[in-house]
Amino acid sequence: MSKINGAEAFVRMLQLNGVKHIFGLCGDTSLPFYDALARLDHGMDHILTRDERSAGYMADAYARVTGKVGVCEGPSGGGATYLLPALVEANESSVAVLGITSDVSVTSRGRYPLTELDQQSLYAPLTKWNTTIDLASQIPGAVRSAFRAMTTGKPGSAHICLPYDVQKHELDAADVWAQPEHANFPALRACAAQQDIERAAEKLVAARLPVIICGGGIVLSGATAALEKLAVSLKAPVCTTVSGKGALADDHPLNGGVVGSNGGVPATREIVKQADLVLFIGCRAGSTTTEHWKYPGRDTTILHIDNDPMVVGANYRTEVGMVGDALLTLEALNLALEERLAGRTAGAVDGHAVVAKAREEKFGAFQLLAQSLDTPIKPERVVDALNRLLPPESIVVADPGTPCPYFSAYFQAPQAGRHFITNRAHGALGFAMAAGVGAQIGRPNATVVAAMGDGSFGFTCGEMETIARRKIPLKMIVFSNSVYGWIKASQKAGYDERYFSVDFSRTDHARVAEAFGIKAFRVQDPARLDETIKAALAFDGPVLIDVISQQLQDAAAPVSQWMG
Ligand SMILES: Cc1ncc(C[n+]2csc(CCOP(=O)(O)OP(=O)(O)O)c2C)c(N)n1
Repeated sequence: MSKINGAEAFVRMLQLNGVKHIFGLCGDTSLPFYDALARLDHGMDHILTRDERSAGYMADAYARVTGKVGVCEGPSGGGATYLLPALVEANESSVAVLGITSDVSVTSRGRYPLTELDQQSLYAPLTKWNTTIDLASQIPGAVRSAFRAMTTGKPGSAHICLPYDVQKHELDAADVWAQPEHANFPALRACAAQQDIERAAEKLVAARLPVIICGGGIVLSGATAALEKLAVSLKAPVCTTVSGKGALADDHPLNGGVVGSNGGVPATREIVKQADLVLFIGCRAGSTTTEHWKYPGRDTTILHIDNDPMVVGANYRTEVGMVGDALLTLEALNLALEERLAGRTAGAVDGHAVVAKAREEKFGAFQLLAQSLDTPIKPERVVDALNRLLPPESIVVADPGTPCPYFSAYFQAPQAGRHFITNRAHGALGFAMAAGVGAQIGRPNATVVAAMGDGSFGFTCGEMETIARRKIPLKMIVFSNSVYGWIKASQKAGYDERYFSVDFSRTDHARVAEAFGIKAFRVQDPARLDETIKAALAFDGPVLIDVISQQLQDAAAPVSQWMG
């Protein structure tokens, strides 16, 4: 019986599960794991980060662009607490991310060893699956369970706590094997029940104006073509949540854009208001998307497809709930519709006209602001420039604050699929720079833009050392407005402009980037924005553009609670 130590077994289990990249940061309790990574020939690249939070966000965005499980790791105690934000974000965004924390030895538990922390309890409410390994022989089974949990049903994050001594103990090498289908998510898909699909098809052909509202589930399950087929056959407008952006190409004549309180505008709200039937797909119908359950209204017929049964019917009385994978269920729904389309109600409205009207209104107002030569530079001008200058195969990663609503509402990716990433579960500041790195590593040929607020930049700027060291050709844009603008705008809208503790001083972000060895530009004159972005895109390496921007409370941000 050939033997292998726990750390070696763990490395082999990751390799056998198709892992190619690990994002993480070293620590004392991780030494045997690092030693196994150093000694074994496994074909995995370890990306050393400067903060475990970044490692987690890199793994998250990597998973979103590749459909593979993202892997991050950090050491016991402080490392375990810092890895946590990304695992909770991924879990609630249905993204498969494995967090590995090393831990004090099993034999030192309770004896006040440095860094001791109940890591399993810490992660328990925040991950889909979570364990502490006590014996080396448990390693293969634990890793297999983690990959099964992350990739099946509603995907999510998992955490494995790996004590120091367990990494050095031996186990039987024959136990080290993996189920290959769990390298990607969603795995082992299931389709909704045929009778529910038939009932939904009946409702759809009877509707006057069915509107489809998609969450992140369409892009996650690779159902963009099936969705387009459904929308086209019904001439139904498709709207999305912020996370659902990419369900349909942004310039598709049936794409009504993002709806809801972050990225939605009155014109897009109008599409939902006109619907007599709403089909939610891969979407929780939460407070942001529905503007606190106002749109759609209570009298709208609701159909819902989601692979999480708890989501269906949670917020709306639902006429037909379909629990299943979005791709398989949409394919079955398209088939069920084919034979019924001829009998479609005579009063059906062509959604093309509804979408065209909303787009004209929304983008008409946007273009006026985008062409403004006022200073400080308006966020509309930055988004418009990127819409014109980015190559089709691009990904924008947006932080909270100015970037999220602006890019949600106005960024126009010409293809369906994952071209936009933002952390909508918790919206923690300091996401985009690290997530941009993960997206760039996952999709090396894409142009990846990290759009940051200056508040977010302050959380994460140390990661520019990683970007420079690894020569990640990320294009970074900082909306420099020296304020926590989102909060200041909310103080303006809801608290009679009683501004309190939201302003901070301006940082010269370009000089900070230069100190890390990163090429940087500062742009103050709106007329020079295009040439600066072109130069940044042409540069073969990481670049940062510091844009001196309008403060959010002075801007016409697409945020419904501020627009009335
Ligand atoms: C970790 C974390 N702390 C606090 C918040 C609350 N918050 C949401 S938006 C925002 C302000 C963002 O400021 P900045 O990044 O400068 O962007 P701006 O809104 O000015 O464009 C804050 C503090 C948060 N989302 N995340």
